[in-house]
Amino acid sequence: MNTQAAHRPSWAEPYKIKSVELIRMTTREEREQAIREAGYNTFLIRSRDVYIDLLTDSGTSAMSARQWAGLMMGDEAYSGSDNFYHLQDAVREYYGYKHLVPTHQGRGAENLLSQIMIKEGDYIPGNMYFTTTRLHQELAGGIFVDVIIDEAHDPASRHPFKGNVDMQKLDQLVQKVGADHVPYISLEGNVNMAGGQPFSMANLRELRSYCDQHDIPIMLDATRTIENAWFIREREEGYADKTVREILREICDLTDGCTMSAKKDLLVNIGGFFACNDEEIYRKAQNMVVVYEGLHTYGGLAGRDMEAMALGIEEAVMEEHQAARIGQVRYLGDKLRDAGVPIVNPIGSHAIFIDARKFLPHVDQDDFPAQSLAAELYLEAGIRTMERGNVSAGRDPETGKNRRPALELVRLTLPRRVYTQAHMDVVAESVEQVYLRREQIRGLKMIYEPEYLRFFQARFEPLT
Ligand code: P71
Repeated sequence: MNTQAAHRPSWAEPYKIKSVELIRMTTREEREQAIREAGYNTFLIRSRDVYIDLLTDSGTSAMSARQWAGLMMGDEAYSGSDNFYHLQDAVREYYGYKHLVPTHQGRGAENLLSQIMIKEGDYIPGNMYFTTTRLHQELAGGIFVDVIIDEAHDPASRHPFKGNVDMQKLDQLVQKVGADHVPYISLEGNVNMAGGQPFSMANLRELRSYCDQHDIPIMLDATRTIENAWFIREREEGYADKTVREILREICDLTDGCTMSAKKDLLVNIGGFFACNDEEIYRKAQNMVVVYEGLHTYGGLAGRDMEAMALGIEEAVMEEHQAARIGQVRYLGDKLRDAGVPIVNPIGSHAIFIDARKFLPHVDQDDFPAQSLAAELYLEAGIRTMERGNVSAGRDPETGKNRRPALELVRLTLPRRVYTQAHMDVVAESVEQVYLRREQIRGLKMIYEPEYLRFFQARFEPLT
């Protein structure tokens, strides 16, 4: 490997701290009031009331001094900004797609992709759903079908590539509905809802050859694909001596286009894009983006945001960056596992997922154990986490019932380059405290339920 960091056991950070942001510690009484006012929904807590914020790694990472300097290089022209061309060059070089359409964030790109490619009644297979991705597919008239391998739904399975597509499930769907009704396969790198689990290159190659036979494009959700590349290097035969950058390019070369939420891998606070190789799809995206986002050379972003994103791509593929990123997540995960806390295995790249069913076996899934556990972690120490279970999964559009997904998880998501090892120690200690008093924890009752993506704004009350 070409850097000092790549095969060293320590995951020490490849940066030093130039500027800090002060955070507030609260009393138990303050937290009780805050969570009550937030309707026991961590999305609705004010961030000033949070001590360690593990809600998400989306848009919460720390930019580097060179990215901040890049903001000053923003060319705020309505059209043809220099920063757009810089970003286009970076996407072509690192991801390899010919055409780029910037969007304000990931779901903006998902909207374009879904509206352009999906016809009413089409089926979209994917390696597990993501909330916004599936919703855009449904709004475009499509039906999402989960074709991830079964192991992905089992928190205890140690399969090294739980993000893999089950080729039999895919083939069954294609046989049943016909390839004409499958506009593309939606392939996510480092599958978020499965616990940040990668697909393998072997699986992607098999998928490519299947899709070639049936003339089905592969559209990548590239949001955390650089982290996926790291796992391929670490776990897949033949990749130990390749760079993350090379592996990323190999992945993209096996796909036809992507949607991207740049707020994750790419180390920016806002931004995203749609990219593809096909001329006609590009034309449509370029035309549609002016309706929803902005002109095709800025897509809802300022010039400075595109500059920070272009620079973020270069930093995200650095081996030492990923070593520290994934090392920190593992450090926290190992501590929790050693304390006997049930977590999803193997440990993924962006978060630790606590298995709330195992943590709170006495709470029925319709009383929202993961939501309740997230509220308890906040009460314990001001740590904000995110429910990824029955609330997030929503209701089945046909039966109207809660989906009761196999995975009922609380996500402790680590922003990149933000918290220290000592913060991780506090988090681990606090989770352990809650684990010790787990039998006293009750479920929640939903008292307000919004129609779309209910988890963001739903409100709850403790069950008595
Ligand atoms: C995360 C987020 C942000 C989020 C979104 C919805 C509910 C809760 C939190 C966003 C993703 C993602 C993947 C794989 C597309 C998006 C949408 N993740 N694909 O994990 O993880 O991107 O937020 O930029 O619109 O906290 P966007």
